[in-house]
Amino acid sequence: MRECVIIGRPNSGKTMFALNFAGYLGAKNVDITFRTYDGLTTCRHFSLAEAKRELCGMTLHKTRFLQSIVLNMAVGKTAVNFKLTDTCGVSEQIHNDEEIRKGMAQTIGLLRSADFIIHIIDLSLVNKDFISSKISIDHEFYNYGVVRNAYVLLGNKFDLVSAKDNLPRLAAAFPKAHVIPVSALYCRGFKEVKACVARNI
Ligand SMILES: Nc1nc2c(ncn2[C@@H]2O[C@H](COP(=O)(O)OP(=O)(O)OP(=O)(O)O)[C@@H](O)[C@H]2O)c(=O)[nH]1
Ligand SMILES: [Mg+2]
Repeated sequence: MRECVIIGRPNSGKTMFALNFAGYLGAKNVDITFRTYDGLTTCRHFSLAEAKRELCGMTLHKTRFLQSIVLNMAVGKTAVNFKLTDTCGVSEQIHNDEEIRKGMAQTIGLLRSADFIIHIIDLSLVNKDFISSKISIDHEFYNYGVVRNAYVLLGNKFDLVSAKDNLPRLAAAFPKAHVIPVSALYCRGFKEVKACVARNI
């Protein structure tokens, strides 16, 4: 089964995207497999509402290890199963919490084996400083993603007024990426993301 991995900074909306995209594809409930850095695997059944309540939030590093959901999507006349994996957010700093450091390493480790990379950026934070820094973690993800040629960049939180004007900046900063504006919270832009995922599973 092919695996799509969702990466990005903490709080960019990765978990919200994973859960609402599962809902968009028709899931009412989700079985989430949690995999820690040490190889411990557990599985829990959630309604989508429960999962969002428990797993999304404003706290940085709410997600600390891999969380996978198996989803099903029609591709042409065939129904294809694929794994959608949410990850621990990655930032430039060496975090003082060992669990988070390991979570970030786990995210980076998965990138190599993932079949498709969904990189999420919070569009409301794409300001002039962001554009002028060419060595952020987002640039690292972008450079790796375009070389792999199985990569899409989602400009998230497009519903926020502060995000709207930043879309041209994001596209200019990452010119080789396929950029899709989305609102993970309100399921906007998902039709285009679905088409993109369908081509890569
Ligand atoms: N307005 C708005 N808020 C969003 C959107 N997507 C996520 N959020 C909010 O952003 C916050 C972080 O969302 P999460 O999905 O938990 O972010 P994350 O990237 O998984 O964060 P970590 O697990 O900490 O790395 C939550 O309060 C969400 O409600 C969006 O499209 N629009
Ligand atoms: Mg998360």
